[in-house]
Amino acid sequence: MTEPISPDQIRVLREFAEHLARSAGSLVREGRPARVDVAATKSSEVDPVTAMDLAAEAHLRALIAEHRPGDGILGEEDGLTPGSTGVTWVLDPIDGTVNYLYGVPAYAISVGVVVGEPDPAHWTPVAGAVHAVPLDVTYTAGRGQGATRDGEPLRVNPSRSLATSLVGTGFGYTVERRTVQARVLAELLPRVRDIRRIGSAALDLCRVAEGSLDVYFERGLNPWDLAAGQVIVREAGGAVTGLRGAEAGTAMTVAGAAESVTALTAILESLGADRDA
Ligand code: LIP
Repeated sequence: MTEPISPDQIRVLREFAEHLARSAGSLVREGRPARVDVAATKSSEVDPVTAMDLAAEAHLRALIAEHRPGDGILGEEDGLTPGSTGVTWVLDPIDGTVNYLYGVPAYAISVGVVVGEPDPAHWTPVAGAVHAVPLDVTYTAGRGQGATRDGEPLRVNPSRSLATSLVGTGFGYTVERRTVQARVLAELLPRVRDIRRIGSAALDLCRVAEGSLDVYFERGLNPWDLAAGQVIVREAGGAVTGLRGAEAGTAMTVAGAAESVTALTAILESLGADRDA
């Protein structure tokens, strides 16, 4: 898609993203076995993939192929299927897989919609939906069209001092990265109200949008963790950035009210939080 995308097109994409997220959410909720087994691991032995991750992504891909032929797909499990329309669906079939594995009720289906090249450095996020599976709650947003949770408008909390802020974060799967993240956390913890590690970036971003977190940061997010949630935060009046003037992405993602993001970003930069050594 090279011509500017219209508000009507954004509305249609948002509505289908919601349908996709809810449909895959029903599959995951109703199909969860009593005992979930690891089908494979990825970046480390504690970075699991379950049969349901694979089944949920296959389900999403089949619906997109049926209803949006020609659109591209970038999924956590099966990678990039280039399209011809300029629209790409960015899928995390279960965000919070470790929580799903252990039965911790904090995992989500994340469906982001981007236009332009299927490259996070060049694409434009325009819509997204995050379905919190155990709660059966769905967050959605469209660029210029606001953000909602089950249809109710969302707004980030007003900026407040970091010392009174509830801060969300997450950690990587390798020893090297976790060693640096532990150092950063130790420096940050005395300077904030408290920390929450929910275990799903998509849900962390939705909690910022709804005000149940003041600000969130994490190093190591993949495009599918971020694609939907960043639209939801921005449409709820928040900022989503990286460090040192960069866009949000794998190096670092910081989300919240603008002044809170600025204050946290300054500390993270001083701590070298966007480096692994
Ligand atoms: C998860 C992220 C989370 C991060 C976890 C994991 P996954 O994604 O959403 O923020 O801290 O380590 O990467 O792997 O469950 O799709």
